[in-house]
Amino acid sequence: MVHPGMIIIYAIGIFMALLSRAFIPHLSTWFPVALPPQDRYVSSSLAVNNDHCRMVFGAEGCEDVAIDKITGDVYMGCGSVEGRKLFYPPQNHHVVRPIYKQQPMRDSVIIFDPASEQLKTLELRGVAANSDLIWHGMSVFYPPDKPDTRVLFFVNHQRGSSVISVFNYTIGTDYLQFVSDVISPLIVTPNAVVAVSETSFYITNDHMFRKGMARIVEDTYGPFLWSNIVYCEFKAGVSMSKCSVKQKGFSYANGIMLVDEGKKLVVTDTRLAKYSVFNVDPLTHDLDLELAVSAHTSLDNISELPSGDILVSAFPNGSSIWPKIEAPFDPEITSESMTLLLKKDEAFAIPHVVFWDDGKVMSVMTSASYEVRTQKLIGGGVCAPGILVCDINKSVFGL
Ligand SMILES: *[C@@H]1O[C@H](CO)[C@@H](O)[C@H](O)[C@H]1NC(C)=O
Ligand SMILES: *[C@@H]1O[C@H](CO)[C@@H](O)[C@H](O)[C@H]1NC(C)=O
Ligand SMILES: *[C@@H]1O[C@H](CO)[C@@H](O)[C@H](O)[C@H]1NC(C)=O
Ligand SMILES: CC(=O)N[C@H]1CO[C@H](CO)[C@@H](O)[C@@H]1O
Repeated sequence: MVHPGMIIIYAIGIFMALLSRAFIPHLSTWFPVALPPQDRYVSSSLAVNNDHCRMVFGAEGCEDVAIDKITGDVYMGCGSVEGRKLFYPPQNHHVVRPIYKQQPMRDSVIIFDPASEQLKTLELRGVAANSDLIWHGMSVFYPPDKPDTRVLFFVNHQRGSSVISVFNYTIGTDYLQFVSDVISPLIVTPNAVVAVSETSFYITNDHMFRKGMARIVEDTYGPFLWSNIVYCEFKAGVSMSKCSVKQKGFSYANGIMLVDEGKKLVVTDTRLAKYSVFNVDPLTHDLDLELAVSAHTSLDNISELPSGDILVSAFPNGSSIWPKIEAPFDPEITSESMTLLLKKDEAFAIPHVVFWDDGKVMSVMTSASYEVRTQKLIGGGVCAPGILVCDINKSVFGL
């Protein structure tokens, strides 16, 4: 049966498509329009800080990495690049291979020690035998009263619906303890998550529709401003959580990060090629727009430096992203990677290029974090065969 809402969606899609053909020059005054991919290009004739890089193998398809502020260890949610070509809801891939009809699909959690450059896969305890673990964004919370404990939040695209999976980790151990799968009708197409407390977080939904015709319409036409930021609170053991929409009107909200001791929230919009900074109301968790900046380049994940400045991963050439994602192992097909530094004392208003690579060192670097003790930039990528480690002097980051 066709839901009446869907017919409206198709109608809007067709209307928008016709409209965009006829009225492109005027459209931006009526609707905020995404830069077409070919205009999302930030050129850099020179490579920047990519000359002391290497790929560390043994961890592939790590979309997100998070550096432990205290230990310097790097937590990574990693999956199979091949597997994601069949099943990865963020890319609208939903094919469950026959061998997974009877067993769950399982990504892994890996800890990387930046000093020794060794990888360690963590055991996942307490996960229900039939639960899929298909990772996307992740976030680390530091319980103030328990210095050895971390609470790790993962965006988990299970076959039925996407959830936020929460685990506890005790420093020095080699396992994660499952706490909860957080479910809500408002958690639809989660991309990134940022922890607020042990039991609360914000997510970005990068689309309105997870799959089906409506999703195809959403991906093909538009841009529609249907992507949002949702805030959720949950109780361990009770999967259904209390969530509310805190901001909408994004086209493809992607990376999200709390900065300035949680007083501000930064979010990137990949399709509109901009980022926004919101003031966070500590009581209601409402978000009040402070600043929106056009970066003229597609933006992805965000990480915070010890100084409070932030790093944003960017894709300088919008046209080359999808060809690379479709052909992850073809060395002839590359897509540039870039990292931008936004400084707190400039109110995060000016992007500075601190890393640029033509894609030969790493294509489609979806996350970049800097580990200051070892002076290493750690890059994760959806279609990378490993993680990128680059020696970069901390003075580059003003540290
Ligand atoms: C997880 O850690 C939090 C914070 O330390 C604690 O309150 C909670 O009881 C732990 N849950 C489990 C299942 O270990
Ligand atoms: C951007 O990528 C496309 C597709 O790979 C390529 O054809 C184009 O030349 C690139 N643009 C620039 C300016 O390098
Ligand atoms: C990093 O840069 C600073 C300032 O340019 C320099 O003094 C220092 O020797 C450099 N450190 C390394 C390890 O290269
Ligand atoms: C590398 C990096 O900084 N990844 C970040 C991506 O965004 C999530 C939150 O949305 C952070 O937890 C990760 O640290």
